[in-house]
Amino acid sequence: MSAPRDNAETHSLSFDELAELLRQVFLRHGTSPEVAQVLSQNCASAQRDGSHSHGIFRIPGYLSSLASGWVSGTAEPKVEDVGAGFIRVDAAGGFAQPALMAAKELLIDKARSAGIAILAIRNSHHFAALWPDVEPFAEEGLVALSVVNSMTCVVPHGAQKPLFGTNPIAFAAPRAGGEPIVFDLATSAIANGDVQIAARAGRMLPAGMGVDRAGQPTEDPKAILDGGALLPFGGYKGSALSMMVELLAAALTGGNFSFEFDWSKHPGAQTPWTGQLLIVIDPNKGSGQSFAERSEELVRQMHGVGQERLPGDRRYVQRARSLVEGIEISKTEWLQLRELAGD
Ligand code: NDP
Ligand code: PYC
Repeated sequence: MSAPRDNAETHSLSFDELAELLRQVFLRHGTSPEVAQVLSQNCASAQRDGSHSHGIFRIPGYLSSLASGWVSGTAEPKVEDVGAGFIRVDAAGGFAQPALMAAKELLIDKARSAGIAILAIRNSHHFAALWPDVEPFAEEGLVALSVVNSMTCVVPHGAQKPLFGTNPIAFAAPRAGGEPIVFDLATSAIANGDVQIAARAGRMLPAGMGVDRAGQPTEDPKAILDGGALLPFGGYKGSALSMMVELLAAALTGGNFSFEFDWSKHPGAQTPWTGQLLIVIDPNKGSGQSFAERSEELVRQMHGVGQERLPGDRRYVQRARSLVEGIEISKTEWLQLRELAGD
């Protein structure tokens, strides 16, 4: 690896350096070593891959949520083995990713033996990108699908008021000739994190993403955040998918619907207290053919008809660049993180 570049405005860190800095930040703000380890790897991975709405941008929200007592940084997830292909985890008011980690080995074992296994996480907070939760399964030759619901800020199609969360869906599948096929998309027209980034940068949004507090279409991110709301992507189709996410991530797991929690008594709380579902499949139980060869064939055909950029490609390119050049963050961000880490 070549030496990280540095200049007057930016600072470059290796993945390990950034993850360690973030681990210190989480530890210093009341998380257990286990939680700090999982969240710092997750956050550094998002930053490395250019998932900027869910990288270090989220650190103040994590820390204010922890400080407000809204989320537990020391929760110990309780894993219950409830069936040949079914695991339940009570995240005990902590983050979803440590709950997933606690059940991951059992989930893989069950998916391989039963062909399919479900992980239902409840009583959990998810404040991150969803792709890091599914991509590792595809690296092990499995297919994974995950959904998580967030906080009320999306108006169902045809309705007048927000009800759904931004409710992402992530999918990962192995591929013979390259990195796993992965997509990860909010079912809102834009993720709430990207609205915040646009508001901060003073940038207008494209039309059709949200409404103001009077329910009128707006391209102003501040009007969306200040009493307005987002719209689902793709009209009634995205709205139906968002509804599905509420059902799978909350009703099925025992977690809160996006409209069910009240964080008003916890100033600074930003992490949605909901649920998450993962479905993991052993694809080679399917057709008897190699799934990874078949998915490679699909990719070949997609390239053949002119689709050059697959979902996940932008991240993989950015990841490769970050691993060579370092992860570049602004000097201000670097100094803030060091201060938060007590350095
Ligand atoms: P994007 O709209 O940026 O991307 C969605 C997906 O489409 C990605 O897989 C992306 O691949 C792919 N993609 C984008 N552009 C193209 C293109 N031109 N051709 C082919 N594929 C393309 O993501 P969202 O704004 O919807 O979501 C951003 C993040 O926010 C996600 O990580 C999501 O999990 C997170 N989020 C988290 C929530 C939570 O509750 N924890 C709630 C809502 C969102 P690529 O990655 O390569 O760009
Ligand atoms: O970007 O919509 C979002 C989001 C909600 C919770 C975490 N991220």
